[in-house]
Amino acid sequence: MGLKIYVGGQFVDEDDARVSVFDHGLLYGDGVFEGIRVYDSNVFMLDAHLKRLYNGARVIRLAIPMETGDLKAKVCETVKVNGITDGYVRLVVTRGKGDLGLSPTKCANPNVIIIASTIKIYPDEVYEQGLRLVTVSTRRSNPDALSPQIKSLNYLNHILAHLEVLHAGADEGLVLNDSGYITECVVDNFFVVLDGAVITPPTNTGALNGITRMVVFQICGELGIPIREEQLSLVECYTSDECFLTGTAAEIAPVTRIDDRPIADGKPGPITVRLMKEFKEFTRGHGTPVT
Ligand code: PXG
Repeated sequence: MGLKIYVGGQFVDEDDARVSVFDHGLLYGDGVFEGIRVYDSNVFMLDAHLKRLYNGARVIRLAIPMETGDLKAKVCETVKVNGITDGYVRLVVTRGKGDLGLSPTKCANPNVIIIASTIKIYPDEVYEQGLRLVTVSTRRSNPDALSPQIKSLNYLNHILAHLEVLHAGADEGLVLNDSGYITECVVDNFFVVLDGAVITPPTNTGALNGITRMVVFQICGELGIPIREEQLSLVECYTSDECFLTGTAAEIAPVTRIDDRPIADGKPGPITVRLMKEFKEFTRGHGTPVT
């Protein structure tokens, strides 16, 4: 049986789930989205995801036609009606139907879409052996041109970068900013461990303020592991003690090779392994129950 999708204010079968060809989400990538995990019938970090969604919408002056509480309840309902206990929610708000002009002023009804399904992006071995990254030539959009804090429906910058990852036969990519410093991975945040401290690039130089990234800060704080934001060069990554990446889909994943250079001994490092274990614990206590 197919999925039940929430679109246009109701649940419909996935084959009947449609948006207009005049929706500016399609015509211009005008809209915002979130990818959210469900663990054991609890929607993980739902409040933080909704906060980021509403903030992005505020920046692009998109009025989400639902109160936060109602949207929260609808996300949970979508998970429930699809019988998902462990899975992934894609929450999308498009500008809605307009005309062929760019202006959103003609788009009277923004469209809320909720899809609840399952996800597995890497096989289990990858979490034991570590991911291989390649530095891509596509630079992250300058924050002055498009803030990385808006999780917008325009992901072409990321898709161009991902094409390079595919071409290189790697698992993920390292994306630099205009100054040549690391911003993040293509669709994940990036961290190194150096002399016992966890370091990640600051969000104002090109990284998304990832929810999993925030969780890593919280876990490190609770465990007393030093963690800070700092600009990182490629050389600092190559010579670090450990590397890992974070994202809703990837969770915490060790990185053991960058541009064909093994990181330290080429195996997942002890702090990374500890954080992976602590993250699993954390997912159990920080969700919104779907019932
Ligand atoms: N940076 C970017 C650019 C992202 O799109 C993250 C970091 C991680 O953020 P969270 O909040 O998830 O910890 C993302 C995540 C995928 C996929 O297939 C992931 C994202 C978007 C689209 C697809 O893994 N976003």
